[in-house]
Amino acid sequence: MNKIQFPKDFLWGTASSGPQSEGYKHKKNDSIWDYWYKKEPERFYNQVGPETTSNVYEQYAEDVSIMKELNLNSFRTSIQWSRLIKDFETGEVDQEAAQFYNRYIDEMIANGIEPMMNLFHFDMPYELEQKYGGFKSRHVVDLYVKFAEAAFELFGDRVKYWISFNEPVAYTKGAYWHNLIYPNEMSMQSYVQANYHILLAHSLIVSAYRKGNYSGEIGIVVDLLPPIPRSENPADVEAGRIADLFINLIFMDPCVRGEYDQDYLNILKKHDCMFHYHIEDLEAIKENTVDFIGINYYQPMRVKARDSMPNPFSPFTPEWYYEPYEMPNRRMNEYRGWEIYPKALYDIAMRVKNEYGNIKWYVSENGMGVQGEERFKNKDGFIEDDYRIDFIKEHLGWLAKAIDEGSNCFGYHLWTFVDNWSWTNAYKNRYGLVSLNLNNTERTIKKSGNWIKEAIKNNDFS
Ligand code: BGP
Repeated sequence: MNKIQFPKDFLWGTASSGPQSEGYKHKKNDSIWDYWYKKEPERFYNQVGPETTSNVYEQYAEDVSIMKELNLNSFRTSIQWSRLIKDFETGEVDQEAAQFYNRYIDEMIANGIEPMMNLFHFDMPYELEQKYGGFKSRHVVDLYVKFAEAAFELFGDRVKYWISFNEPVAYTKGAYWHNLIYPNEMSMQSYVQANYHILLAHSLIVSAYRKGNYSGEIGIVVDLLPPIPRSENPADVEAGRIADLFINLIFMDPCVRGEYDQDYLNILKKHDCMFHYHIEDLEAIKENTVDFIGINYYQPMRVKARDSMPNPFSPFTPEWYYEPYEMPNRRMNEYRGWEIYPKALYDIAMRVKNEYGNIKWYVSENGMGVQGEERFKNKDGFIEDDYRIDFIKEHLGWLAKAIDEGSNCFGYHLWTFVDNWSWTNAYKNRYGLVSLNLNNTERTIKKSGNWIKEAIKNNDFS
């Protein structure tokens, strides 16, 4: 294989999030995850909840030193709204939390790790969910702006990359469409409205960030699932187009171009599902497009036209127009059940280049989850994850090709650094370059960690 090389100042990092790694120490308010786990622990794999983490709150310095050892130069994590803010209505900051994030960020910078701070990783404060219905409420948009302003003020002198939301669609799909995230409401109207309010909140904080004259950049992270229709048959192509509108373009278009795709709005109107908005919001959305986009990519979205029409009396969902297509002989990650299709990373990169003005972007998540990874431990207790090394190499190969062809990608972030807690899947699938012993939170570098260390050092990923 030819030598695969990346630009000199490329950001080599990993990604995680506050709720999946910090643990409960000194955390005063609950997020929906903390509440939901107390209410329905049986919805979580092995009944393991969000208090069981790698304890980053106390062990962050150890992690940063391992990142440095592995030659990584960037890390994306999130500031928890329910940790940083003591009083959500006034935006009053919890000083203990502010000190923690200060220590954490300073430690990264002192060790040459660029902090990329995200402000929302599915972790709605429970109080705001219960009182107002989370992002269904416009009032919560205002409260989120207060939280973001507090974070900019506290850390904006040092953090150069800000992210407004991680995968907003994964969050709203889980909460209002697919019954995967609390409040498990099944309503397309709620899905559409919450997405709209998230977009508005995003635009308002981009505006606040720019007004504050900070010297960094601000963007959003989307899970751009490339829709691949079953065939070139017009019905399948149309199915792909609708899936693209509701899953991808719903954020990609307004965040980068400043407005929604008209077809999306037309479908909402046709099904009497339009969101409520104020006319001046549209101006805010138009004016506050992003500096960069983060794209999370795990697997493509294969779709086909529906075989049969849904019951016309059932409530509208975009799945009236498409359904998942399980292509025979697709290549699967047998340990996680997700498709492996590395070329999609090239397709995404070229799409950003050709359809979105070649905006600056980076891979904010990509990775391979493995159930029962313990079985790959050798006699010295060291995980030999050659499958993960192959996975990374293949994806990087396609990414390098796209960069070579002019796509404006400035970094690659693997999910994740140390194995972390993952929503209702808890520790079912391990993703880290470093393994976590759940009994004593001890970290052990996996084979993939040592591989990436050498690859970054030599700028050779073949
Ligand atoms: C992404 C989320 C991450 C993480 C990852 C792996 O969509 O942004 O937070 O959970 O998926 O997911 P899982 O553990 O379910 O395989």
